[in-house]
Amino acid sequence: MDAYELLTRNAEEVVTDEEVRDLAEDPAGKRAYVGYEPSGVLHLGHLLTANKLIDLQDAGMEVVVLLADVHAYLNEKGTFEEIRDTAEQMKAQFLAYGLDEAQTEFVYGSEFQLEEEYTLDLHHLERETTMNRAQRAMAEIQGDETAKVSHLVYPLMQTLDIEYLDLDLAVGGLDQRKVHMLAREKLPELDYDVRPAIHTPIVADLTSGEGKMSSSEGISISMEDSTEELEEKVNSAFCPPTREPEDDLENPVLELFEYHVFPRFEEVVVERPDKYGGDLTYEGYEDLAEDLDSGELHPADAKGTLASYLDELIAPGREKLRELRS
Ligand code: NAL
Repeated sequence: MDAYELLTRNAEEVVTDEEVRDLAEDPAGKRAYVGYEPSGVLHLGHLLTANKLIDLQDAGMEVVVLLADVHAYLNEKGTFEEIRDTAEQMKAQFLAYGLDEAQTEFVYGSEFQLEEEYTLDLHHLERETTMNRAQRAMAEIQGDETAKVSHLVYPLMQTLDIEYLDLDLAVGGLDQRKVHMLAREKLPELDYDVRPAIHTPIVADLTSGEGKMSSSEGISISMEDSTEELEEKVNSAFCPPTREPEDDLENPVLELFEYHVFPRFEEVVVERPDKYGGDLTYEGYEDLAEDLDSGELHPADAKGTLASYLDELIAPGREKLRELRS
């Protein structure tokens, strides 16, 4: 796979394609980031962007993982102490998941966001940004809560971080796109460079195939799940025998194969007794999706297989969590 393909595969949006093409010409040593508000247990949402980071590392890029402790504080995720503890656990799980330690830099936001120069730059950005503009950038991250001043500062800090971490590429879920658009608009106003962004899709809710899967609503899968819990969740997932369910729904089982399993495994084997046609082996997502669509692959077999591959993916992180908590 060439560098451009590694950078952009499974991305929902690339801003702009031309800038990412330029980056792909010579990716070695270039720096990409993802930022995460620390939350104790990694779930599939985190792992989706982590898969993209692994792609970027395979293309030779360096990856900065921002453990956004100050952002989590702004977003009322706990006391600062609690957030720092949680961030430590999160880092250990990312390494267990397969981020390459030699090519990954973990940075706490508080390491640089409380410095004088940063603070003054932040105030500069506050002067350059209307409340309306900042609020719009934050809408998808903040959810339905009443906007506080902290919610306006949040996207401005995220904007500045892109400059302060000396990054060549911003990566995030599609829910980060408005912040990245704000950053593209505002960084030049402070005489800083514009950076391209790559956004990963938001996977549909497992049980309904609607909207987005998150830890707060519906069922999500995390590194905390036992093999049995994982099987149960996947078994209860919405999986019509088609790749394109009606009414704007998605097939979340197929999405998990596409975004979580195939990027990390060379091939996927569906084990079936001979009387049901024997094993099926897939080297890519398309073939599996086609077989589900045609009826060759039964949803129940797809689910069983998905559960066992996801289990393999989360097992090292689950083990790490157990170690940290014992
Ligand atoms: C991501 C988050 C917070 C701060 C960042 C700073 C720079 C780059 C990425 C960042 C977390 C993200 C979330 N906004 O919703 O989890």
